[in-house]
This record gives sequence, C-alpha cells and structure tokens, in this order.
Amino acid sequence: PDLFQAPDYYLLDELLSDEHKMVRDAAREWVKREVSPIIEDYAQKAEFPKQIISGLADIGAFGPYIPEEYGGAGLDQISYGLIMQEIERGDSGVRSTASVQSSLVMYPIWKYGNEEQRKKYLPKLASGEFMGCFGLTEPDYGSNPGGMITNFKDMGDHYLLNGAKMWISNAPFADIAVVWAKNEEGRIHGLIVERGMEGFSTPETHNKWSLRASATGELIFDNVKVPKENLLPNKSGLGGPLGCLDSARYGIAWGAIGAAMDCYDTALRYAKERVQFDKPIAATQLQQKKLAEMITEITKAQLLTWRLGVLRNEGKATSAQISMAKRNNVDMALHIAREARQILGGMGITGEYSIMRHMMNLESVITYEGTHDIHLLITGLDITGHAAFK
Ligand code: TGC
Ligand code: FAD
Repeated sequence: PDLFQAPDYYLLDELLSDEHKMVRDAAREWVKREVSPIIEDYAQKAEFPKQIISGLADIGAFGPYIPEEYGGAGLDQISYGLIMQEIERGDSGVRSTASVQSSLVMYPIWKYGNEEQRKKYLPKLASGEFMGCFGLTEPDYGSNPGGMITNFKDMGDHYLLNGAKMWISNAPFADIAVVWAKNEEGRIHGLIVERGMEGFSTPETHNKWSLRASATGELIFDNVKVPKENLLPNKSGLGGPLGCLDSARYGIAWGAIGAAMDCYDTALRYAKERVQFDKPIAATQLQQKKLAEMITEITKAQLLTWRLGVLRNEGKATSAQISMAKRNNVDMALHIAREARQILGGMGITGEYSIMRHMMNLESVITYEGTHDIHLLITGLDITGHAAFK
C-alpha cells in the first residue's frame, strides 16, 4: 500500500517477465523510500542529493544493460526502461543523472572504448565511485552538434584539447567527462577527460527553474593535455555521440511515463478527496475528461514503449522509432502535468505535491536529447527522405 499506484489499464504486467517485475518493484520501493521524501527539498535548494548515488547503483541504474563482467547489471532493455520509469516517478533530474551515467558515459566506453578503458572505468562507474558527464552541446551548436568547434591537436605524445561545452548534466561533480571534439581533419572523436587535468574546469549553471535537483554546468578546455590512451578508438564521426543518444532517448521515453504516472496518481487521488459544491470534483464531467484522457495517453505510451523495448532487445529498433517514442512520451507527460496541476487548484502550485516540479522538469526533458521539433523532423526525414532541418 505504501508503493506508488501502478496504472496498468491494459494489463501490461502480463507482458513482463518475473525478472522485469522484480527489478521494477525494487526500483519503485527504493524511490519511494529514498527519493520521494527528500527530493522536493533538494529541488527547492537547487542541489543534487549526492547521498543517493550508492542507492542508484544498488538498483542497477548505472549501466542496467552493461554486461556484468564490467560491473553492469546485465539486464535487458525492458528492465532498463522500467528502472528509468520508476526513477522518473520520483524526479526527472535524478533520472537524468542515471541516464547520463549509463547511456552517455558507460555506453560509449563499452561500445567505442578498448578493453583497458572498459576495465579501468566501467566497474567504478557502475558502483558510483566515479560519476561521469557527456559533453556534446556547445554555446553555438545545440540542435546541430555536427558544427562543434571544440577540437584537439596531435602533439606527438598527447592531445591538446580546446573549446567549451554547455548545459552539461552532472558536470559540476563529475570525475570524468566523455567529450566529443574534432581532430585536425574535422572528424569527431570521443575523449575521456578527467577532473584534475590542467586547464579543465566545470563551472556550475545557476538560476534554472527546471531540473533543479540535477547539477548542470559547462566544460571548459583551455589547452588541456589529454593522454593518447584516453581517446575512444573504435568509433569516429557524429554517429558516435548520436549512437549514445539513441540509448538515452529510449530510457527517457520510459522515464516520461513515470513522471506522467505520478502526476496522474496524485490528481486522481486528490479529485476523489476534494469536495466542492457538496461533491467530489472527481464526480464532475470536466475533471473526469482530464483524468480519462490522462490514463488513455499513459496506456498508449506504455504500449508504444514496451514494443520499442522488444524491438531493441531484438536489435531491430531504428533511431527514428526511438525519436517517435521520446517525442510522444515527453509531450504526453508534460501535457498531463499541466492538466494534473489544474485539478489540484491552488494546491497544485505548491511543493506539497510533486506535480509542479514534474512540470518544470519536463520543460528540460522536452528540450534535451533532441528538442520536440528535432524529433518531429527526424520522423519527417524518415518518412519522406527529405532532411528539413538542413
Ligand atoms: P546526419 O548527417 O544525419 O548524421 C551524421 C552521422 O550520424 C549517423 N547517425 C546516427 N548514428 C547513430 N544513431 C543515430 N541516431 C544517428 N543519426 C544519424 C549518420 O548515419 C551519419 O553517419 P556517418 O558515418 O555517415 O557520418 O547528421 P546531421 O548533422 O544532419 O544531424 C542530424 C540530427 C539533427 C538528427 C542530429 O544532429 C540530432 O539529433 N540533433 C539533436 C542534438 C541532440 O540531441 N543533442 C543532445 C545532447 S546530449 C543531451 O541533451 C543530454 S541530456 C542528458 C540528461 O540529463 O538526461
Ligand atoms: P537550439 O538548437 O538553439 O534550438 C532553439 C529552438 O530552435 C528549439 O525550439 C529548436 O527546436 C529549434 N530549432 C533548431 N533547429 C531547428 C530546425 N532546423 N528547424 C526548426 N526548428 C529548429 N547537452 C549535452 O551535450 N550533455 C548534457 O548532459 C546535457 N544536459 C542538459 C541538461 C539540461 C537541463 C538542458 C536544458 C540541456 C542539456 N543539454 C545537454 C543540451 C541540450 O541537448 C540542448 O539544449 C538541446 O539539444 C537544444 O539545443 P539548444 O538549447 O542550443 O537549442
């Protein structure tokens, strides 16, 4: 009874294995116990709650699908999605930290790194001993990362890295950064930059009204000497970072369902209890319309995302399919958050309830990992063959 309610209108649980349900329930229980009671306070203070890092590692949130030999949880894509869903019921900022660590730091080291790099970094990232961040976006290149200016030169025994990244989740406290930069021929490569390297700094970005419990910052490289063994050798080109984004965007599609579920649960409970004009507001047609549309949209998103997970398990999911799910689900969650907030009337704007926090968080989620517009244009390209964003 203490757990979140689990809207499951189409009996989706019947499509899940015992392992999926076990992994999800463990994550759900942990979020309810360790995240929900403290998260509002940390969001108000604009601080990331570092004490939850080891708990995130324990529920398998750092590298859910990375093989166990590298410290990962060795789970499938549905379990990965369910973990993200449960974390984002608590807070999108906490899910961001897990997404970045798993799909934007561990994934490229696993897929594009060599064996020494995997052994050196992955187990420590999986346990949370090392935290990582991912530097792709620059001040002048957000939706169009291929135009990046950050670059490195081959100095014989090391690389010399210069440039700046902006809007980087986890940057202020990260031990390592996976940084995308161009070589002298203009080809994009991934480099592992470690805190403490001379000329590398990570100033924090303040004054956010969104993702306040997630730390965001810049990455500044001023003639940073990066050892040659820190270059990820097995991939170059924009496809490197975009491949990581596929994995993170898939997790966000699940995560957004979690935020939507929490808003729906809260609004439904409130509507049944809140009496105006001598009857619960849940007995009015206008509030029923909102609630009925919410559960319909959550159910559609669950089915879309479950199917995407099956396709990913089979290695068949395309990037465009992932874009469709990320775009649909985040928009769905944001819309539900706005409607749910209205159901709570004035109470909806306070920190007594999670809805306003979810709503503000989702304004970042609908922008990062490819904006709502860019994902629509990816679908447009996929179905017409014309890249309208160029
Ligand atoms: P384009 O010419 O289409 O492609 C360049 C190369 O990349 C390959 N490719 C992909 N590979 C893997 N996965 C994908 N999803 C891929 N999409 C494209 C493509 O085949 C090509 O390969 P090659 O070998 O021929 O070079 O590239 P474009 O410059 O036209 O851009 C396409 C576009 C607009 C879709 C892309 O730039 C894009 O997705 N832009 C959005 C940028 C974005 O999402 N940034 C996210 C930054 S990270 C972040 O927000 C983290 S938030 C973390 C959190 O807190 O959770
Ligand atoms: P722009 O690209 O300047 O877009 C501005 C507007 O123009 C948008 O509405 C966009 O949809 C629209 N637009 C752009 N191009 C077109 C076009 N061709 N056609 C039509 N409309 C267009 N990045 C990282 O690398 N790592 C991180 O960890 C990270 N974390 C983030 C955390 C937060 C809290 C936020 C807010 C962002 C984060 N980002 C991160 C950056 C994020 O990915 C970018 O903000 C995003 O890709 C958009 O880039 P931009 O902000 O420069 O907007």
